[in-house]
Amino acid sequence: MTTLKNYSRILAMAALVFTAVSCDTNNNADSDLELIPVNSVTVSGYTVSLHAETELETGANQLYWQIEEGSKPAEIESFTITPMMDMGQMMHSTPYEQPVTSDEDEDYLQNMAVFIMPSGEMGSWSVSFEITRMNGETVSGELPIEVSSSWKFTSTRGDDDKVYYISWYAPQKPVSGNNDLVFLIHTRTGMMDFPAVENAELSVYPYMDMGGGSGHSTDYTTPVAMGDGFYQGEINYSMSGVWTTSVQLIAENDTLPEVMFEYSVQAK
Ligand SMILES: [Cu+2]
Repeated sequence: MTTLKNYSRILAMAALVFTAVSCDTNNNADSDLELIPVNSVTVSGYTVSLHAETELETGANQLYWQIEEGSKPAEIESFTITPMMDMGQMMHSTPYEQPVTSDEDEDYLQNMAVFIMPSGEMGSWSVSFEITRMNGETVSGELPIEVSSSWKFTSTRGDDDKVYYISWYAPQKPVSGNNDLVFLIHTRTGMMDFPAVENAELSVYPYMDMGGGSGHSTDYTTPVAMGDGFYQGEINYSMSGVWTTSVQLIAENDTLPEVMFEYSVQAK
């Protein structure tokens, strides 16, 4: 069985296979990644550039970072980030990992971030970063980002007011036939602390409304905990078109209010 550490790589490979047959690519030769620039900023001679596979959106995103000094890759000791949303009255972070050298292309540092809100009137996102030079000095800066809302993210709240963030991790582009079905679940223990939920149970139900009061489900296996907040199962969509999938979470013996994802499945 596929380990989840390799999951983003597999997604990227799947994306590559798809783009290779569907359009011209402008990949550089040593990279399998198809990235778009998100934003960049220069501080104290270091240019920090953020790239991603798509526009940033609510739910799970892979972030790809390059740090250059005078248009050459910077030789630095470390690079750490903190995504922050400024909501005027308060600030909060989001579930995220620290960047490490990308498995897919070692020219990038890569990390995952799950954005829990879109940018908008409620608040704005930025990523604070700190570069540690080889001599131990630090340089810090901030990169504003835009996060749009997507269908791949929702949250639910228990009677005790504890919130659970549910990200639809895979399939990123559902297609008819078999797909891995992966959710990523976090909770919040403070404005800066969003631990993964490791031992929840999920029940899911995919449904296609055929109109006139009729509809049907399809073959699937219930996602089970794989560690680090990932829950993996499979789904075999019998038809393309608009599907819903309800998700109910049982965490710490609390059955949480059901949430619903709605999305469209492309013909394969
Ligand atoms: Cu917010």
